[in-house]
Amino acid sequence: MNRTAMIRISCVISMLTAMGLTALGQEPRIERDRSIELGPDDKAAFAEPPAGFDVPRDGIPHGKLEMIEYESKTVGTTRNMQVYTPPGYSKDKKYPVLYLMHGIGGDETEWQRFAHPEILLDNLIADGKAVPMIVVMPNGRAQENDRAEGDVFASAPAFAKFEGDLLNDVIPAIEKRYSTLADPKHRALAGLSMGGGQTFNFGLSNLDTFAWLGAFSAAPNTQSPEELVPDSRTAKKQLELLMISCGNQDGLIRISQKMHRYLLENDVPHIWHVDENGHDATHWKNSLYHFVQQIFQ
Ligand code: FER
Repeated sequence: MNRTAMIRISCVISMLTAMGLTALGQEPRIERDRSIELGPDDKAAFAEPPAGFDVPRDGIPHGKLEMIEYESKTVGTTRNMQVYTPPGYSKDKKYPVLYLMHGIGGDETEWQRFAHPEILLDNLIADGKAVPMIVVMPNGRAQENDRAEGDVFASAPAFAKFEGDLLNDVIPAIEKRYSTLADPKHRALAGLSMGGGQTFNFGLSNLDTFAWLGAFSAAPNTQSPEELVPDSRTAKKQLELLMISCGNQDGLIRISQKMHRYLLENDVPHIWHVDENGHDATHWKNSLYHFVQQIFQ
């Protein structure tokens, strides 16, 4: 079996696990991927999150989640996105915005279902460890039927098309409806797997829109580092933060390793965080926890 086929299969197994097979007590046995080769700097940049980081707390102010609609000229439909506004959100203040993208089997509800950004942020904001921010969770499959149905790999081109939807439809709709700080230093882009690839592709080629980037377990939709960062001086000047993370059990780690090594050789500062997880919700939740503490600070 070739490597792409193996990655596809291991990815489908991880997705099935994430989709609830574990909860049903049918966890598939996933053997360690022998194609993974770890280098000396493929190690953790952050400690494990503390116990309770993802448990809702009483006695602290809570933010709000809402599902909103927007008109997409790019797709030609009315689309949904989920939005977190921080505790005490007020039109009298202006907020930075994190655009957070899902994986190939996900949709606008995936982050909220698997990682509860609203709980992580309520807790971190209460502890003064994250800046109050708006988190937008759009649907990154820019096509008329944007449900994760059938062969989810067939929608890969729609994940590329989402660049137009994000820049021309999602961001203007958010900046019209909410009280935002509308400049690159107050916009972050992050995502898991396909969303991690989208973060590299859209983020690095639109540094005049986003200065804070986080790619977690980036998928093979990631364009080559040479294409995305042809001029390291510009990237260096415009980037506030680029965080790249991956689990050391993730069969897709080569993609992140390649980006990290290219950036290192070209002297582009970034955080490279490799933990002990696979292509899974634990890695994504933990990465989000670390990322939101770095941005807009
Ligand atoms: C692939 C393997 C995995 C691929 C995409 C993925 C586009 C995405 C996985 C995910 O989003 O979880 O070959 O090709």
